[in-house]
Amino acid sequence: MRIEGVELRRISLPLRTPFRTSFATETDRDVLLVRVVADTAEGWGECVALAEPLYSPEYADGAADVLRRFLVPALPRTADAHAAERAMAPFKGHKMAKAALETAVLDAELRTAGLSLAACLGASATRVPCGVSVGIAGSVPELLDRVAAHLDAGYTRVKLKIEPGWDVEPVRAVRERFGPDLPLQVDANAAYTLADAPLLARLDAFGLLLIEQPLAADDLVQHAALARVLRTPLCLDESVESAAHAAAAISLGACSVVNVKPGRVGGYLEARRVHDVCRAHGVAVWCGGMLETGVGRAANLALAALPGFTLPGDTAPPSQYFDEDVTPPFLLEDGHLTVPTGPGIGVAPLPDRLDEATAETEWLPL
Ligand code: OSB
Ligand code: MG
Repeated sequence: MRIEGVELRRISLPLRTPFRTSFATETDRDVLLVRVVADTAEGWGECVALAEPLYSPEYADGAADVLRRFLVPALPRTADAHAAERAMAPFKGHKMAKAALETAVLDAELRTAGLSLAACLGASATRVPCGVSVGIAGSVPELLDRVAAHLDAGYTRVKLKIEPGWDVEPVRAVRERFGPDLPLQVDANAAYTLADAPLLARLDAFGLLLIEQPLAADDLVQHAALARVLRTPLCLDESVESAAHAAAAISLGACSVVNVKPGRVGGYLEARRVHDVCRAHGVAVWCGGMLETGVGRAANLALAALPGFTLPGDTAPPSQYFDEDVTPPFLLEDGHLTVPTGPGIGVAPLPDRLDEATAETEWLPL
């Protein structure tokens, strides 16, 4: 496949309701889409970096800069996704920028071959159960209303964002209102320290599926110490940027579950390796989300269909977050989404919707 050039496209989608985490309150999703134009097909990738470097060091403008300055110029003119991955490897970090470009190349390659991403990755499931991530609310009654609406919509598990001051009480309230059978988990986005272990141990009373990333991204040793005092399974998100990190975390005893986000680990090829390492060790994985548009969500569904993804992911349809997405809508049926079967990621942006949402485009010839 001969690559002619790469388009960087910045789009902005207002969120239906602000999404509050321990690190930010998102009101708009400022997304960088990457389109690879090859002789045989076009391919799309979504960069999941947020507008500000608050979840991880990457941010959308920085991702655009490293793509323009280093990653796109490093692409060989004749490339597939593996060649793109190798060409970008010398540049340190910038996993989300790399993932977007690699995914766009992979999408074009698979469209050329007429193969779906799910088939390429070795996925088995045709539909995947869908969890929902619930931001920090203004009050407990407001949180209970939101969770009730999500359960009415059919979601199969609920994840509550927590932070110091919004942890034991909201979890207790959700458990009391919705009962012991609700699959429930929490995500702290690194908001605690090991000194909070006694507080976090109070969550053990609520039968959570897991606690996600309680401590800082580079606190692997501290996560291992915390895991030894919690009964709740410990899951890592921010700490795992590669299959090698997953292997290190597992051998340290720092986690018994891993949230796999393709953007965070540099793409779907590495996400597959994270899955493989975890599966070989009996460590459960699930597919995380970054408030993606349909472009990113479609690809995540293919990943979530791999056999090691034994827990519901943050794979809510984009309509959960946006009134209008850039792709055709995804339908939540009985709490599940169908894994796309079309070539590549299986969806493409609708030209009119894309133009409406676009703030800026830039063409980088190869
Ligand atoms: O930590 O999982 C996270 C969104 C933005 C940044 C980080 C996270 C999240 C989510 C999103 O929880 C969930 C989703 O995309 O559905
Ligand atoms: Mg998380």
